[in-house]
Amino acid sequence: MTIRIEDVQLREIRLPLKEPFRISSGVVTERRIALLEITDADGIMVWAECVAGELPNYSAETIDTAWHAIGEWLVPRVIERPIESPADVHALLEENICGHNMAKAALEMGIWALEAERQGVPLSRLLGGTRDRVPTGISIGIQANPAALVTRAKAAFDAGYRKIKMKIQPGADVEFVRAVHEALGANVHLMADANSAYALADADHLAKLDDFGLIMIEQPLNRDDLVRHARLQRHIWTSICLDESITSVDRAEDMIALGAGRIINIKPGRVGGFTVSKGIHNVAQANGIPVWCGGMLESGIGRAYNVALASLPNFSLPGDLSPSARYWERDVVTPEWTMDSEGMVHVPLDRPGLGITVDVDRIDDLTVRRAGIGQSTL
Ligand code: OSB
Ligand code: MG
Repeated sequence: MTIRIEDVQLREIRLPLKEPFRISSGVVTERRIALLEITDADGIMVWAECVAGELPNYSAETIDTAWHAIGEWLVPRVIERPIESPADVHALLEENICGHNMAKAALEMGIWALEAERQGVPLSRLLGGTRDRVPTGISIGIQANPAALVTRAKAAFDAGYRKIKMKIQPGADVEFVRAVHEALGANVHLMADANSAYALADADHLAKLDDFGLIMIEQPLNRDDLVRHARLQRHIWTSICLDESITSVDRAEDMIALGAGRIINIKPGRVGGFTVSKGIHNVAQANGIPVWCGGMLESGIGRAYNVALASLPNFSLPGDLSPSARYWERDVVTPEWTMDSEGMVHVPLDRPGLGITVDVDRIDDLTVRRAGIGQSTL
């Protein structure tokens, strides 16, 4: 049945992190998150989340550019327009609108969730998900010294995480990873994420990480450096996983063709939503490339989308899908997201749609601005 979007409300909430999260390009202490309330002609409403950050350090987008793109260009594209399938929305949003993938994704993914509600099926199953539990990894920010990182990594191991990712940068890399490797050894999958902090000239230095049996090193070089990543991959033993570089199905194909990496981190926000995520998942699967679901310090709303995606069959490595309590004193969904004793997050399959209960009072308390397009008035 045709979908008709009648109203989209936007709000910004501010959610303080329990502790600052530092990556090579910046630090976040409070998440500024744009949330969407998307309502169709039958009065069915879904919540969606835009993962853009406050500053353009991870990608060119920010919450403020996304706010503008969603309100000015993207919502007007879909409002009151008959949509046959959520699979059509990405193309609709791409036409003569370059970039703004996170803004596009928030709307596109929301329409997938809306369709799941309409069909009465869990979002996971509408997307082609097959798993009912997904292994969870933690992403640990850059720490002041190796001992502090070891303390955090041990705590994560004891909590049951199935993968421990350490953020690295020049000056906080080989000795930090060595310390964690010595403390936890072969007990758990370890990996490092550089968020583009290195240059090809650092290849010999990065090769020192080969001693630690990491399951991968994520995004060592710049986003546009597919050719240089291919050179680096020939120089080091550790598998390269690309995050920032993979923004489309074509880029995933290029990575594979060039040998620029052996693993892909899929963040649906980064690639413009679920249709492209599924496309990358399928191309990777056909080429024997494992994928896993990355995170952007999402609230419990964004987490529901990521968990649904991560239930697809080729998401064969643990995702950055930490429980709510790893980030927040209190999340915006009830119950909060948790992980079982085996380090698995459960895919909500007992209810249609996102399978979460949004705590609207909490969101009202956290809201700092609102805007809306469509039927309802504020
Ligand atoms: O590179 O994966 C990344 C957070 C913000 C920006 C970039 C990244 C991250 C994370 C967070 O690693 C993972 C999570 O949400 O737990
Ligand atoms: Mg990353």
